[in-house]
Amino acid sequence: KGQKPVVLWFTGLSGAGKSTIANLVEKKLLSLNHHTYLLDGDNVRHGLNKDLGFTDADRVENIRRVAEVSKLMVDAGLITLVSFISPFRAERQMARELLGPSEFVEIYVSTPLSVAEQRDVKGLYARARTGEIKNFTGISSPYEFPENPEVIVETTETSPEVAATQIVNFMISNGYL
Ligand code: GGZ
Repeated sequence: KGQKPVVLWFTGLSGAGKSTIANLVEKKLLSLNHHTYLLDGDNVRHGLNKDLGFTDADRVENIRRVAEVSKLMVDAGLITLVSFISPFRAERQMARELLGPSEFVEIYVSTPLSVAEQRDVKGLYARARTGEIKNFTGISSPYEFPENPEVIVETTETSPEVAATQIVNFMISNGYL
């Protein structure tokens, strides 16, 4: 069994489906006996980054720390899944350069704002529209879509299961698995 440590960097709007798809990819990798770790808001923003909110400066610092931690995890030999909005091109580029070209795979979880807002699973878009939540991505804070991601998954017409399979197939075709 061969495994090439790599960061799978998921980017997309709140509610796009990043975490759902990343969790499915991780499940598939574990069932193939690969060693993985998933970094997301739940295990990073509540701990290491609990001093950070959602201003531009805090998001930049959030992503900087996540990129550094993901590098440590790749050094430890793990396939590292990173699931954050990561709205700014400059910070995703910083992560790409930190990891190196063959250890950074950018995955754009592409969902139109209108679709994410209609889903509004957690009711956050509604609260952003009223102004109760400030600096909300897509409403009152920018999202800069990736121009050259390694993988694009479209979530309006593709199920999370099919999206996860698409990502695993990319990894096989490109020698990561
Ligand atoms: C965007 C926010 C905000 C604001 C709270 N803007 O759908 P969720 O709930 O579970 O995922 C969102 C998560 C985004 O955190 P990230 O660390 O991924 O963002 S970034 O990469 O930009 O640093 C959302 C919730 O936190 N949330 N307030 N204002 N999302």
